[in-house]
Amino acid sequence: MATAQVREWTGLQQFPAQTQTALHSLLGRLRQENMESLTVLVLGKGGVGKSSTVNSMVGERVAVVSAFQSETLRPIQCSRSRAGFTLNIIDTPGLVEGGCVNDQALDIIRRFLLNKTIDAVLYVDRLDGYRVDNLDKQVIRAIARNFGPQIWRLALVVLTHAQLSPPDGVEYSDFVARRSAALTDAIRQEAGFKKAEDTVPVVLVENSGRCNTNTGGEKILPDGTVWLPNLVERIVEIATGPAKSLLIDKKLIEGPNANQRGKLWIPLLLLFQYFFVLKPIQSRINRDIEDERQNRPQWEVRAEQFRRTSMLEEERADEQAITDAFKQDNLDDLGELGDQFEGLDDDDDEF
Ligand SMILES: Nc1nc2c(ncn2[C@@H]2O[C@H](COP(=O)(O)OP(=O)(O)OP(=O)(O)O)[C@@H](O)[C@H]2O)c(=O)[nH]1
Ligand SMILES: [Mg+2]
Repeated sequence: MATAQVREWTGLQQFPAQTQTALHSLLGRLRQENMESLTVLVLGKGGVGKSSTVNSMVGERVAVVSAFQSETLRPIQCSRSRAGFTLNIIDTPGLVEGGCVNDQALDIIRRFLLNKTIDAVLYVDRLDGYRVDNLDKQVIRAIARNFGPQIWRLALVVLTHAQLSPPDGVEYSDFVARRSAALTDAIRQEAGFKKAEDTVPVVLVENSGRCNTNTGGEKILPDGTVWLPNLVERIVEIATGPAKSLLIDKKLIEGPNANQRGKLWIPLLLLFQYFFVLKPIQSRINRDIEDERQNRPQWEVRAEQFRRTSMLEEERADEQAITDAFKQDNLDDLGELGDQFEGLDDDDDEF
């Protein structure tokens, strides 16, 4: 697959001055960690705002945004460089199709990611979703199954549509806390996180052009947070955190070789079968035969012996009869031969 073209990150200059300063200092933090590039994978169900979030982060229209179902299943990679640092963002198609996990989309994403190293994953969903249902859990599980559960260690939950007024008079912070907990609990459960401190951070995003701004022109949330630098800061924390970046290699994509899987168990299974199934059955049968033999009544044993002896005698008599008949035949043949010789002598006398 062709490597994505790296372009100068011109979109960075479109951000308000304070956002630019914040982003520059975050990129500086990555360089201090000797990281010259950062690759962010964006995943989530359809229409939740993945492409919009990519565009918001880059400050350019790099991904197609549509209010309706997108027609393409092709992931795209956008690569932008600034002062020797490269930011790669991979936007992907929605993971749900017709109410089910879209395995075809997952397959295409896996192949697109072959030989790429992922530093952080944005799992995008909407803040104004009120439930985490079975389908959400299936999507979370499908991601773990396709890329390994460790991918969730690199994840950040991104909740879009964050400029909302919660229903039923619920406080904004309470609403955010409850929605976040519902999603992160599901992720912890489906990704098999064991320790209480293992959790997935959550950030809020408002991609709409109608998002409120502060006096510096930076987009802010209802609680006053300047969300773009906040989002990038969380991404940098993940990329420089304890979880190792994930290389999507052939083994991860194709899974363990089905032919090799379990091959080592075959001799052990055979041994188990021999000692614990065949042997016991064999000795049981032998025991039954022995028991039967010992418990037979005397008359039956005698009858059996008698039957065997008579059969033997019959066989001998037959053999004798065959031998006698054979001898008799030979004698008859010899007699005929003698007569012929005599006839021959008579003829000779005539010459
Ligand atoms: N108000 C608001 N609208 C948003 C936000 N994010 C996305 N949208 C809108 O939601 C719709 C879908 O957004 P996309 O960015 O295309 O969503 P997607 O997840 O990339 O969709 P697929 O590629 O089809 O899976 C578009 O109409 C966006 O304008 C947001 O934060 N706030
Ligand atoms: Mg999209």
